Amino acid sequence: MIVRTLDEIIGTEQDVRAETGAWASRRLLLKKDAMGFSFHDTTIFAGTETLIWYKNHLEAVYCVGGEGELEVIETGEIFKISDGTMYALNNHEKHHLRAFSDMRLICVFNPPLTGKEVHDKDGVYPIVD
Ligand code: 9YT
Repeated sequence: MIVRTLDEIIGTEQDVRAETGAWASRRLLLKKDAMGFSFHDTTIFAGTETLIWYKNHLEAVYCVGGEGELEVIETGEIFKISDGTMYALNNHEKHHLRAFSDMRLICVFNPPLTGKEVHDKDGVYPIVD
């Protein structure tokens, strides 16, 4: 059984900040926990735009606060995001994520992140074996 609180994660190495300052990711479960996925409480800061392309991962995201939008680069589709919206990047969609207010997102990654990943210039997280 694993029980953790956000307070225990904040300020540790499992509290990862984007180099751009656009987000903070509190990584509650990681690959080392052997659950088959990682589980994060992420804040996307108001007024930011982030290029994301998880070509090595699947991600599901559930918004529990704030407002923003996601633009799929290939199609130009725009999806509004607010409390209660879930999206799943089941086709590794490359996208822009924009926050109009601080957005709190609960994120699940498969395969699980190892802990330190931040986006490269294309918005990609590396795959770590
Ligand atoms: C929604 C999204 O992918 N935001 C970037 C951070 C990511 N959720 C993470 O590493 O926790």
